[in-house]
Amino acid sequence: MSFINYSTKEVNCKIVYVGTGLSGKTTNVQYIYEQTAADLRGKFFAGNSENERTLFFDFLPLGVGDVRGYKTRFHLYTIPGQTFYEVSQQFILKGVDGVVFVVDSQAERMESNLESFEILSRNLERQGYDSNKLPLIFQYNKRDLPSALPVKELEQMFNPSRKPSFEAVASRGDGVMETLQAVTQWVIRELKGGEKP
Ligand SMILES: Nc1nc2c(ncn2[C@@H]2O[C@H](COP(=O)(O)OP(=O)(O)OP(=O)(O)O)[C@@H](O)[C@H]2O)c(=O)[nH]1
Ligand SMILES: [Mg+2]
Repeated sequence: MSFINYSTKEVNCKIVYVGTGLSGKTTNVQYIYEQTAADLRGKFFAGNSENERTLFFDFLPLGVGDVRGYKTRFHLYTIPGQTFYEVSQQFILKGVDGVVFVVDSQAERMESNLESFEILSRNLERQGYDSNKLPLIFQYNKRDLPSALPVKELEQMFNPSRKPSFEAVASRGDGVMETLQAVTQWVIRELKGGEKP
């Protein structure tokens, strides 16, 4: 549901990072911001509270070059994991082109991860998305922590249909650009009328 501006020859795509509170969504977007040349990125808006939790959303517009003569720009958003802001999830998901679901790999966070994934699935369905068609990528974050579950287990829990997934330590930047590249490439394939990988 990318927004195409024919007069300026621009395509605007929306990528949303979703996941339970403190799973590392803002850390991903912050790292991408730091890694991106100043002329390709817009202003990073972090909707943080005093304790760094995202209260509204984070937003980073990112220029990635041309697709068939159209300037393509990805707008990255994160949705705050705190469930009492569920309404803003609906709002931010409107018109989404690609989703990165960030899983906190720690065993003690599984219930929250699963709850967050259920809410996401419900909201996508409510907005008329076919979750088999929408570019959706999994990121298993916090691989550095001792209670991280094996990726195989996480795959069974979240990703039985074997969509692309990546391991990450977002606080070190590991896996962050790989995840972004996978989701943006999938979105571009969809724009060109292609198939999912
Ligand atoms: N050890 C470790 N810490 C991480 C990793 N990724 C992020 N963190 C830390 O986890 C905390 C929460 O990260 P955020 O990126 O703010 O989490 P968020 O998903 O945006 O959280 P909300 O905005 O509250 O939903 C921060 O202290 C990060 O530095 C990781 O891979 N390993
Ligand atoms: Mg955040």
